[in-house]
Amino acid sequence: MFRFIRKRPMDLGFAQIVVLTLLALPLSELHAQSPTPPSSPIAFMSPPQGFDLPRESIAHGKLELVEYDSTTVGIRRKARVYTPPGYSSERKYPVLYLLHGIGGDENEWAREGHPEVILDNLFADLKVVPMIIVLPNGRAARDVTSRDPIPQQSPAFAAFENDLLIDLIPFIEKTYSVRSDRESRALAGLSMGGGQSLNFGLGHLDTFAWVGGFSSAPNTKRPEELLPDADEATRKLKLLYVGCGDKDFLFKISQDVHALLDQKKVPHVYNVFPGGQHDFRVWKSDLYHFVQMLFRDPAL
Ligand code: FER
Repeated sequence: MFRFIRKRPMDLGFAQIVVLTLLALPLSELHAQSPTPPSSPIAFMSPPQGFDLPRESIAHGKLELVEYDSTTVGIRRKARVYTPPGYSSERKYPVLYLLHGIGGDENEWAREGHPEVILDNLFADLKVVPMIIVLPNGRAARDVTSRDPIPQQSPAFAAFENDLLIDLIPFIEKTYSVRSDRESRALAGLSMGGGQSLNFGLGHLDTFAWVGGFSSAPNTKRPEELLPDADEATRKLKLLYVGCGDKDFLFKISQDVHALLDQKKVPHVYNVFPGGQHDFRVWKSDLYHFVQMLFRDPAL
């Protein structure tokens, strides 16, 4: 045995090399893992029954369609805008920009997620700060539609960054009575829109202080690109929310973002929906929890 250890590697026989390699395998696997496992998600309650059903007896906000000139895309583009019950130009409101998924456009949230119903109900129950919600079309191109193949759509989803920052936000801020500081702007979205929200939100900490990714898609940037300065993110973010169902085929993306944020010690809310798939049951629940934390100090 002693002689064996003293041998230089090149003196080992083939069988010894195989045995040593096999013995070393579990060790190298252990080293590949992070030293501490990621922290557990926060256990959120399910939204109460009826949270997404219209109530007759309460005040309702308005959902309208607007058009704005996009200098970056070179066309007029549409967005939907929710104003809360009692919206008045006498006061200034914070704004949530809420992005759709790959098959959607400015109508997807309103058609399938009914943010106007969820917000009206929360407002009636005094559980949200009155806010404006903007539902943009996150596919910023002249002629790309949801029917085109994903690789063809991807550049349009990336190009929405400029449309949002250069055209849509300034349009909203001159058209509505809103506050225009970073702590009064939130950005969140589902799937492809979740990836956009994490990418653009973490990339523009001077524009957004509240960021949420719901079941974020593979358009989410790689870790080193997504979080170039973890200390700045920690200092500037009021809320970073990562949500996903544990039965979602894209769950790994959110798990990896959560592990990265843990590793870099960036505070965040991690909400795993038990049994949740890639659908609006999860995203309505994400919206329900996310909006209650918004524009408050502290968020939780
Ligand atoms: C992908 C799978 C899904 C992808 C995007 C999605 C960019 C988006 C899904 C959605 O928005 O629902 O590989 O690549």
